[in-house]
Amino acid sequence: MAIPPSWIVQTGRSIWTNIWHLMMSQLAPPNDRGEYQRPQSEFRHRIDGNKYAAQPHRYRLYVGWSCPWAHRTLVVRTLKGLEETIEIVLVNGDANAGGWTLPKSEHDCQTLAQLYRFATPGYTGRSTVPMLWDTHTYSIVNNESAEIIEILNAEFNEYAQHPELDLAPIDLQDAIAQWNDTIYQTVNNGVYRCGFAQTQAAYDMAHTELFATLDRINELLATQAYLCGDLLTLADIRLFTTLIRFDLVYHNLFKCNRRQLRNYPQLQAYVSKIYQLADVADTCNFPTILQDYYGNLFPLNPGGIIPQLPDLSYLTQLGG
Ligand SMILES: N[C@@H](CCC(=O)N[C@@H](CS)C(=O)NCC(=O)O)C(=O)O
Repeated sequence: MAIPPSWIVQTGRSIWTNIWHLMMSQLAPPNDRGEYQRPQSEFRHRIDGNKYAAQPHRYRLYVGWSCPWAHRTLVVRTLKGLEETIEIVLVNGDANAGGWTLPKSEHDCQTLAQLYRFATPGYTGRSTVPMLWDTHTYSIVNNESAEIIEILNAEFNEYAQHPELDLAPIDLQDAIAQWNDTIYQTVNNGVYRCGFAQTQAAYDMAHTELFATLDRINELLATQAYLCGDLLTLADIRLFTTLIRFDLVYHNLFKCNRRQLRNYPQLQAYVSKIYQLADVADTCNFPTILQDYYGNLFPLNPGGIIPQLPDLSYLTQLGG
């Protein structure tokens, strides 16, 4: 195998490493140990009956197919039967400009970032999905998926096709909160802490914590159907949208490589069971997930090659 002369390798490595750190710091701000720190979401209003009342056709949910955080909201919207009540706007990942573009211009805005600034002049934070938008006041209600799914679960029951489905029953709320903490830190954000780590130590720690949690949940699911027992809860939805991307994206692109989902029989059956609920399968767009992660996270995949879809037949063959 012919390798380039050492001066080319050294020069290329030094230039590329510097640019890589620069781009990574924009994409995923690290702390001084090189660990990824996810910024807090800034819009945290609730549907409280005051400024924001629960009304059909009033709110819109901006989502991107690839985003696991947005995917949570799509799954809850589907399970509750809120398709008629809350419209979705599918935004597209823009590989060159970064960020999301709108499918059609609104208020003279072509991008989600412009819409954020239209609603909140001077806004300089991240323009993320999911984002719950109020069409009456042209304002952002909430852009934190953990809270949007609570809102969808509880606040629109009057209009939901499945008001009887409660994904956060009162007696399970402590258990749900505990799982949410563990899963957010080690799994949902844990895969990003692996993929966006800028030092070896940061990556090693995130990787160890991630697989410790997956091992633990795989064992637990041998004796119960869901995280909190027999009932599907919001904690499961939060876990599901990360796990369904695991073999597709995180295992390779984010170096979450100790095991694949296929090496965890219980986790695999669990993902497949949730995938087969109601119309959850329609919320999973695998080609776009691959395209956005591999095509848009340029510093992690500078060659831009998009992998082929792996075999996902387990999703319909297991669980059920
Ligand atoms: N904590 C937020 C995170 C949302 C988030 O990071 N979304 C990503 C897509 S997966 C995004 O829109 N990023 C655009 C950006 O940071 O500019 C939530 O759970 O809602």
